[in-house]
Amino acid sequence: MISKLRVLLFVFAIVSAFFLWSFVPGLLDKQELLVLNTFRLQVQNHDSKDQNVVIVKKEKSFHAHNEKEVVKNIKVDISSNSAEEEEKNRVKDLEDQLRDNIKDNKNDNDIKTVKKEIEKDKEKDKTIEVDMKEKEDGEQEKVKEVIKKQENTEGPPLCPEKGENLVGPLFIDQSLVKDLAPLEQELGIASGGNVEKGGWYQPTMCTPLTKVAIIIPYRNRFEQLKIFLRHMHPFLQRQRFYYRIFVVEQLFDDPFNRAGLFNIGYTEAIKMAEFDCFVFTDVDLVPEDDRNYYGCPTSPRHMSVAVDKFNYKLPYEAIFGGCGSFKRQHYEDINGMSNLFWGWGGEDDDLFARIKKRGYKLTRPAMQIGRYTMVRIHHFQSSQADPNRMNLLQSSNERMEFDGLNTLKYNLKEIVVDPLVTFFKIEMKKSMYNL
Ligand code: BGN
Repeated sequence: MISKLRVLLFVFAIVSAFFLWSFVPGLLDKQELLVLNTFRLQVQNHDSKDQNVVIVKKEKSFHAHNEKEVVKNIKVDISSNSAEEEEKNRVKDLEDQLRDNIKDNKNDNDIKTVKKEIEKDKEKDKTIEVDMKEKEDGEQEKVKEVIKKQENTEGPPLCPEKGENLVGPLFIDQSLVKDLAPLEQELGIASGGNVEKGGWYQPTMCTPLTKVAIIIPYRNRFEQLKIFLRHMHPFLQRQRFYYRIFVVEQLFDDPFNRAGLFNIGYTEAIKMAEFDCFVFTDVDLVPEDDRNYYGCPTSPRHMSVAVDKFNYKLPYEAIFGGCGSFKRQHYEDINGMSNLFWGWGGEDDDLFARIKKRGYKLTRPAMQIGRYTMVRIHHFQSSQADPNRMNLLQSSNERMEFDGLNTLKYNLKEIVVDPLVTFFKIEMKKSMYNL
């Protein structure tokens, strides 16, 4: 009898512990505080002149046990024509709630430090933008022309420069996509999704301001590619422009030529549509925040400034690895990238030298927005480092004139138009280049 009572008491204790746990606010670490404060800053800094009101929707009352939960439970929406006052109240409500959560776990000094970090970061981003020496070459005129034309037609209005239903920090699903068919069904136009065959999309409710080609150099990373596509299609659609995803696959056994593949992607993509903006990205880099703009606002732009692999820090100031974007005329102006880096490393440093030589300055998103997860799943051995890279980097400036788009050699073996992506399967060999 007594032992039965003990068992019952034990079960009762376990159940109540679970029940109580769901009401206890979790411990927020510095990073989570940063996320929360980012929301708050975004709210404080929104520009009401543009009639853009930041709405923070509280989906349900929640207790944050970790960052994922915070992100899951808050939705940040940017939309126009909302009743500003009402939204401000809602935002205030949420802020109070967040403050309560934070207060329970952290003291004011911690919050102040994090706030300072964010302010510093924002300042940095701004300085780069202001310093940027724009070489627009009539680009602004072209945009004005599009706007004017639009004003005189009865088509849908122009898309906003920044997507109106951005989420902010995102959950990164790194689970394997075992079977591609359900994903194609979910996203593909044939079964009610938005992605057209070949991996492209254009907004229908508004006229896009830009056409973006997303270019991925590729070999033997199919699991990573599927994870990339699952994440990127919805991400890119929220940014409200025309885009198409191209994978440039290097066939055969020569060392991987990342920069050469970008050049090929560029060359083949412009045969397909009038792209004015190019995003060059590795297949294993998935952005953690959709406020990280994948267009070309003030290109050249380096987007992957805070990668988990590097502890969300820039490894060195002149890095241009990972993910970056260029306006078409800027990419032409630097003669694209070098074709001579075979194997890992150096090609991005060479690219940086070209940008500098032509007098462009890099722009970058703020550190808390340009955050990336590097997908490690099915990451087979990386390419061997290119032993010649140090030598090549000695001559970056001179080589720019005769090593790049104007000396690109390859054989296009096949174009595969899949439901979610277009493949260029190519042959590019060291023996084609005897510089
Ligand atoms: C650098 C590589 C880059 C790479 C970054 C980050 C070189 C050139 C000789 C110093 N540069 O060292 O290509 O993107 O690391 O991994 O190897």
